[in-house]
Amino acid sequence: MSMSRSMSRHLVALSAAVCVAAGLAATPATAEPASKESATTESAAPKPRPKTLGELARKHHKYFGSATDNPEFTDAAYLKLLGSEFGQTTPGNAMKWYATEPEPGVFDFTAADEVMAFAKNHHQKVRGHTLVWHSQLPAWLTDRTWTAEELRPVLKNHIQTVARHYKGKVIHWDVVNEAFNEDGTYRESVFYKTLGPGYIADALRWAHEADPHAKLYLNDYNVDGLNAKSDAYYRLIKQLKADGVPIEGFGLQGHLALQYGYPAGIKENIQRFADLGVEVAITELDIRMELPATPQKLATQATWYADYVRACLAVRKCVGVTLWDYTDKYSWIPAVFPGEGAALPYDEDLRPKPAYHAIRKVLGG
Ligand code: 9MR
Repeated sequence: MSMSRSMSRHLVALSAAVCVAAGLAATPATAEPASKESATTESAAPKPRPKTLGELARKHHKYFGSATDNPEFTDAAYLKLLGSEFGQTTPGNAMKWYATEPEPGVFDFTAADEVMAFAKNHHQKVRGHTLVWHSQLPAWLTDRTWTAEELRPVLKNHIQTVARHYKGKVIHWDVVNEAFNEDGTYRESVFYKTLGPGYIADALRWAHEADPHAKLYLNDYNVDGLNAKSDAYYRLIKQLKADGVPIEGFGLQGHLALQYGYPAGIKENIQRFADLGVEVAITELDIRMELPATPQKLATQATWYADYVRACLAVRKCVGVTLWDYTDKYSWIPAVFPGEGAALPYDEDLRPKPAYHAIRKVLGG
């Protein structure tokens, strides 16, 4: 990711409210148009219900999921698809530090519990996202300086209180999110600057104490293929495992953009982490494009989705794929990358796009 892309993401990223507002301002959902079958005669044999993406993925012993966010919970048509088509969900914002510990030592699980309840009602697995991240931190944490002695117990308490609240209920935790820069050096987050690189091993150990059953992940963007950043994770995870630190997974976010090309070596990259002894998850997949979307761009996007899903299917330890929400109606992209969008397999009216059909096909549907 170029400097400007990463900067623009994280400048705007600070404001979850931006995307939330964008989501609320979107036009109401329209139901998928009635299929031609509904007009046929009564004697026609009923067609079996097509398998959902979640069901198709399960045949490969993987999940297929979508992130979601609380403002979307007023949209019945959206929820119907979220609950039926997907076997897994990730709260897009509700488990982040600003939401779960808005004041020092004061925890609020209202938003995240709402997502958990939806997932439970729809028999969906949940990925916990995220315990330690440089972004979307509460002001009380960012508006002052910290000594290591002060920050350590605050970090430990945050991780353990949140992980304990969801103990036994999430399959994974993204324990540390986006720890590296593009060149493979450590990101100078408040945690790194105050506590040094050891904060990652500490965070993993503390999370494991609080929820020994959740698989603990590191997660990042631009680590889909073979590059300096994914190399840095490879070295770190190798070291963490050698040191007996509870690291069990690596998350490839998968925020791709047509204009930057398809990353080289995705399958090889997934395989090398699997060979290290950790599982891999595709955690935030979306594939954006410069607008307007044309049939040609949508066709290329469909090929990329299919190729990425195929790469996961090819490696046993790749456990599943999560879209970073499933519809263009609620994508974070337009608010953060103006002029870009159309990144998801369903359009703004919740109609499946070529990408949806391509994914189905790869999954054997
Ligand atoms: O989808 C999230 C969006 O609603 C927020 O405004 C944004 C703030 O950075 O975070 C989005 O999710 C991010 C995820 O937590 C980590 N990887 C990058 C995602 C897109 O920024």
